[in-house]
Amino acid sequence: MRGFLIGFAAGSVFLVVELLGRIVAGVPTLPELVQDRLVLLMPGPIFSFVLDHLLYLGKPLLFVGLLVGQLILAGVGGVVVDRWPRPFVVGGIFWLFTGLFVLPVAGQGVFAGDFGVALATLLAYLGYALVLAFYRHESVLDASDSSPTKCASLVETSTGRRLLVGSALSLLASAVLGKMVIGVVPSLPGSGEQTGGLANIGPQWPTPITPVNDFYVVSKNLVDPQVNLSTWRLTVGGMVDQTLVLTYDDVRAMPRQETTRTLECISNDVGGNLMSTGRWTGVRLADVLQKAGVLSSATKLYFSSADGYSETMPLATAMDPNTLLVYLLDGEQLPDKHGFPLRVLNTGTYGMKNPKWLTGIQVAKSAPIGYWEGQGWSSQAIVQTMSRIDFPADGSIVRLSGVLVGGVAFAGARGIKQVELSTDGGSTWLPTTLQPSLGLQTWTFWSVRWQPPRPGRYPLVARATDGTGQVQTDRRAAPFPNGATGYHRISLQVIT
Ligand SMILES: Nc1nc2c(c(=O)[nH]1)N[C@H]1C(S)=C(S)[C@@H](COP(=O)(O)O)O[C@H]1N2
Ligand SMILES: [Mo]
Repeated sequence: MRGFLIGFAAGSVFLVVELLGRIVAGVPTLPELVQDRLVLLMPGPIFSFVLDHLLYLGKPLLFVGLLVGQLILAGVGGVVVDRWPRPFVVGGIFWLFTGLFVLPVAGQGVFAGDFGVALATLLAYLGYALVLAFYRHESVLDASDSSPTKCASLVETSTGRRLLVGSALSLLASAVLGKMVIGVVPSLPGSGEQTGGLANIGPQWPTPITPVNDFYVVSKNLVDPQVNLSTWRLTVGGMVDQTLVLTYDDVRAMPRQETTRTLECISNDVGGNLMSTGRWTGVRLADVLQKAGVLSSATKLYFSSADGYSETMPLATAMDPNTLLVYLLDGEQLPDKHGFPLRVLNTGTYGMKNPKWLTGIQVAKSAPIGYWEGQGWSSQAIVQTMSRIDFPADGSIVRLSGVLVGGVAFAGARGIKQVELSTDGGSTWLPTTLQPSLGLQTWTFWSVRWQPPRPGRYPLVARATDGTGQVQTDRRAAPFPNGATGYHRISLQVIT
């Protein structure tokens, strides 16, 4: 136990050094370096569940969990040193094991192939070993001057107290630094008194154009890239007449396009709100490709991003004048978390087909599959027709005098033709009124005033018809792998 506590205390110093390296020099921490592989090892449905239910908690939790995991391993190191008093050898073995084994297995290469990582881990393990050595030394002294009370608990010795104070302080420091690394954890979108929960937007429609700060965020990264404009370039290569290397200014100088468009994550479950709408400004992807001159035998594009994300797109989609590379969201510079400085704005597809932090476009005949496709997600990722009841909130008690029921519907590039509401669980359907939508590929708001025939409990169900006349399927499917299908249902209690 004593060895473990000493190791734990030394481990908290390790964390401080590691997190300081992250903040001061931008050196990625060990949890960040291994998390990518952990996410990849997570089966698609589980990751989808985490996204859906723990989106704004999941990643900070994973990060904190991995930090705590390091502390526990550090404690085990302390137990070893308690038996075998060679703190620097133990620290050194840990260091080598991390760099030569853990990081390569996590797909990062020896010491993540990075001098900063090698140095930061060396310093962190050095701090760890120093603390171990210090307490080793102290507790040997303690043991000799407190010989009459040999069985005094660790906490009663001066070493023990110092150990407690020291680890409390460094844990506190780690918490503060860790929080700085994670950034401000965004609050649940749409949460608040009148809503209460991810799937529960009521009692109103969402804002037609989502305020930028409420725009849903999904990325594979624990810590997203921060791109420096002075070094950022967009490279267009592969099967082109001439490889293009564009600066941010080059992109901004090209003819501008603006569109209002809804993005929805393929992980959005029925009734969920991993979807938002923005006013996007950028350039046509076709214009960029035309500058480079695409060879006639090319058939697809392969996108790469600053975070190692990748995606593919059929050349025909790339040539669609609605397919853009965007640099503004709602008239402002694209925020970091939405892909600054440039991202793809695809048409008719789920969010995953809209790479953020774009750095490269490779024109090709064949290409490796994209990041999420590699995890078993749909490769086309065409938006499924969805509809959602936003108000009244599920479980509401309403009056017999009548109630306004409404929500949103979305079918990507197919658009929405009609939304119907059933108040008998799906046997009969009432037409609803659609609000004019802000664009051809944005969500549509629907509502209908409903007069209940008598008091009681009513199951409400919504279904949409897309622009091609296809009625939304009632077959219930989980988000993985093709996007959720099935009807959103709520229940209302009607009183007199
Ligand atoms: N580079 C990069 N682009 C990415 C991702 C990512 O992890 N890395 N995630 C994708 C997914 S799954 C979605 S749903 C959208 C989310 O875009 P948003 O965060 O701007 O809403 O970005 C997509 N583009
Ligand atoms: Mo997504």
